[in-house]
Amino acid sequence: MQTKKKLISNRIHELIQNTELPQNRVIEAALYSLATPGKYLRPIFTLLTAEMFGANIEDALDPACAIELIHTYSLIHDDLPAMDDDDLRRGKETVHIKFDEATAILAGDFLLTYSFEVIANASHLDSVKKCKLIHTLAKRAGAKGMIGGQMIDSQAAGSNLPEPLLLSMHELKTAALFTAALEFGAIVGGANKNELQQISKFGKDFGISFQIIDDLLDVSVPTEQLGKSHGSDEKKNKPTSVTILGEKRAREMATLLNIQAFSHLNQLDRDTSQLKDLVKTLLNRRF
Ligand code: GRG
Repeated sequence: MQTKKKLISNRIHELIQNTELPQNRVIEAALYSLATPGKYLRPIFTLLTAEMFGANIEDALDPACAIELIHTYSLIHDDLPAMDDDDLRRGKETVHIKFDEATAILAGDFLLTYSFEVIANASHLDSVKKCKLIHTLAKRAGAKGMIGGQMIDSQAAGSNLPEPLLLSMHELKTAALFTAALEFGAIVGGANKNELQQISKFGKDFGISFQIIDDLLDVSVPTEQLGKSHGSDEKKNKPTSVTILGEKRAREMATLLNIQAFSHLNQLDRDTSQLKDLVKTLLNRRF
């Protein structure tokens, strides 16, 4: 895992470098955000899935980095005053606090658009695979994916979401990008239609469970360990897995979803052990 993280980090920093351009501030802000990496889960999922389908890791590296760039953009925008209005991310000031709001918006926009350029430029992939990746990312990160989930989230403050809508929000806001990351690995590895479908179902169930655990951590882990403000959902009066399901049911549901997620992997005639091991560790994570 450490080797994969190093590969991802090195490649991201090759892809984004400071320049002498007058507009370099936007690149600086993006680099500031990328300088304290998170867990790199999404790109790691891409690499593991690609390997599982027999691809070379080098072929999957740029698509994996593109997913991390989208994730980073989503965090920068999520922290903005108009969204979650957070001051702390990964233990340091959020981009709009360190720089300013306009720069944070532009840094997010830059990472979003640049991720598509990274895929288009990926030297190891043919154009059919690149088109599939671009289509997948646009769909999963768009209005019927991550942005759609964020819209539900933004409208939900102060309300009591029905359980199915809460789960749809998790599916769109969080699971969609994990699904894209996994689908990326499957596309690069040349998975067939049925294999791709099982991977997508796995991404959906795992991704919802990941968000449920994230909601549980928000109320149970202190700020220093979390790297972001403890209890921030509660302060904003946001409906979460904890407020809607209660802590006990939320944890049970996360466990059940992971079991369901594994059942999709079991349909594949592949060595799924690395994916399963990673998912098992995430169920008990503390940040
Ligand atoms: C277009 C203005 C505009 C905003 C878009 C789409 C969006 C803002 C935000 C996405 C929503 C979001 C941040 C969902 C939360 C998903 C989640 C649990 C993030 C944390 O993921 P980790 O734990 O983070 O993998 P690290 O720090 O490890 O990378």
